[in-house]
Amino acid sequence: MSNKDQVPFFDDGDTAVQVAEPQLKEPIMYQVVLLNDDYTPMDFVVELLQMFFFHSTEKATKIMLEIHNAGKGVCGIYTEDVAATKSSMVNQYAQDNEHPLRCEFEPCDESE
Ligand code: TYC
Repeated sequence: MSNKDQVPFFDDGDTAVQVAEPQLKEPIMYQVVLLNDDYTPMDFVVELLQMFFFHSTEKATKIMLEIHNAGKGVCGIYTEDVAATKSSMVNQYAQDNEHPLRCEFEPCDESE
C-alpha cells in the first residue's frame, strides 16, 4: 500500500503550497483628550478623571494641571468604540453639571 492511501491530504510533490501571512492587525488606538477652558473648576476635572478614567488623585491632578497649562491633555488610550463612549459620557456629565468642559477623541500618532 502506498502513502497516498493512508493520509487525508497527500502532496504528490508538484503543488506549491504557500503559508499565508496572518490577516489580523493591531487595531488603531484612540486617545481621549480634555480641552482647557476658563470656567470649569479644577476639582471637578480631577474628580472626573478619577471617575471615568480610574486615575489616582495624584495622577488626575497632574493631568488636570497639564491641560490647564498646555490647553489639552490625554486622559487615556482605548479602542475607537471605548474612546467614543468615554468621550460622550464625559461631555454629558459636564453638561449635566453646567460646565463648558469639552472632551474629544483622536487617533494616536502611530509614530509615537
Ligand atoms: N482652567 C480651569 C480653571 O482654571 C481648569 C480646567 C482644567 C478646566 C482642565 C478644564 O479640561 C480642563 N478653573
